[in-house]
Amino acid sequence: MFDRVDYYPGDPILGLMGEYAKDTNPNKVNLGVGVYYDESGKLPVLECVKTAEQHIANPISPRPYIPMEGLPGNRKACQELLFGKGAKVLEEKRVATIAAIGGSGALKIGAEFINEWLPESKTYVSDPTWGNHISIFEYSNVPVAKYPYYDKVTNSVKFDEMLAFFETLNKNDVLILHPCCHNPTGIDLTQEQWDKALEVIQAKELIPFMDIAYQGFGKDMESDVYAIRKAVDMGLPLFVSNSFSKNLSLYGERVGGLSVVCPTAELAERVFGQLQFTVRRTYSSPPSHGGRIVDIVMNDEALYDQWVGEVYDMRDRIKAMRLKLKSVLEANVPGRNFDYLTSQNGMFSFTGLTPEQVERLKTKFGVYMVGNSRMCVAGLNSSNIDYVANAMAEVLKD
Ligand code: KET
Repeated sequence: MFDRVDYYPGDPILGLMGEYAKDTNPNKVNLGVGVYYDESGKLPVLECVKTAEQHIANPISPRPYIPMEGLPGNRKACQELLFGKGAKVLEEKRVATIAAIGGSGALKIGAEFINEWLPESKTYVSDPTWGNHISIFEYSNVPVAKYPYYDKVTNSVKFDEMLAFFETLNKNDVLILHPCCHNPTGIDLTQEQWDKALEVIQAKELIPFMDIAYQGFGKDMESDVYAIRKAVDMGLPLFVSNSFSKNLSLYGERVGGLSVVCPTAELAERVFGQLQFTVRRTYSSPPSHGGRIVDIVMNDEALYDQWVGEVYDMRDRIKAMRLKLKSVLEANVPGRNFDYLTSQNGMFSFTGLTPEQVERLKTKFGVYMVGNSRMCVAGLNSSNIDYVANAMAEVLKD
């Protein structure tokens, strides 16, 4: 019976992590997966997280099942971060929020909800997008198609084309949007563009599903959620999946959340119940450890402020690496424009290298990027940046 099982070729991002781990090249550099490494090339444990861990360990407490929707303090943290402390929509109890198993888990529960309660809806993702958006929705039986987004010639958003495309969609179709730090391109909409896009979304009665995995890595905590808060102000129905993997450096703890903004408190309660039921039949309830860290850090003013500072330090180090890489490449590859390195936001840069060039970087230099030419700038540091720049210059000259 197992003969019918297909071979899995591996994930284009996570598979790269395995290849990198096996590579014996002493100069190897991991610019594949969206993970922040510090100046010494290590995965950081944030200071605010260390303090939270100490709270959790003193005393070591029992581990009961937690509610299907996660810990109350974790859910509150998601809501306040996304919608603002004291936001009217929260006071009106119009947001159904569950803690989820990472941003991926939030997307999965959201996709299951859409499949069940919006069966006629089609979901649209940006061209290109994070590949797992497509897999998660398609394998939840939600049809997925692409909307125009990235213009590689101008390294900007095909904004007019995108809006014209939105105009052709049907009521209740779902749009997966990246409020900040677009993955994989690093090209975001401006606030004016968000205003215009959301107007079209409202006029056509489309449903925005905003996936925010990099809050704080773009401009700042507030600006990065501009689109979310604007959609709420406009009274739009809205799904938001958020991840704490990157901004708390808690990748393996799998912490995130799903929030659904509804027109009334009564509807939010019904939606909340269905989210609970979806969780129950999928994995019953989330693990508690990461949720406790989120709760402790976000609900303590001093720890929260410390956290924001730590996120901004990560953001600023990435920006410094962008500048440095740009200047080294400009010196080494005259005549080629590297402005994209500093105009793109967040962890990722779309380098425009061909698949062959990406492959050569890997095999000849041990420099790992995703096949679509996405580089995780957060993997650069002052010890490896010249090596990477020279390697890129080499493959670009061939
Ligand atoms: N949304 C986006 C846009 C995203 O980039 C990621 C992770 C997630 C959701 C998932 O978040 P998590 O909390 O880890 O479940 N992206 C990086 C890692 C990955 O591919 O899984 C990446 O693009 O490298």
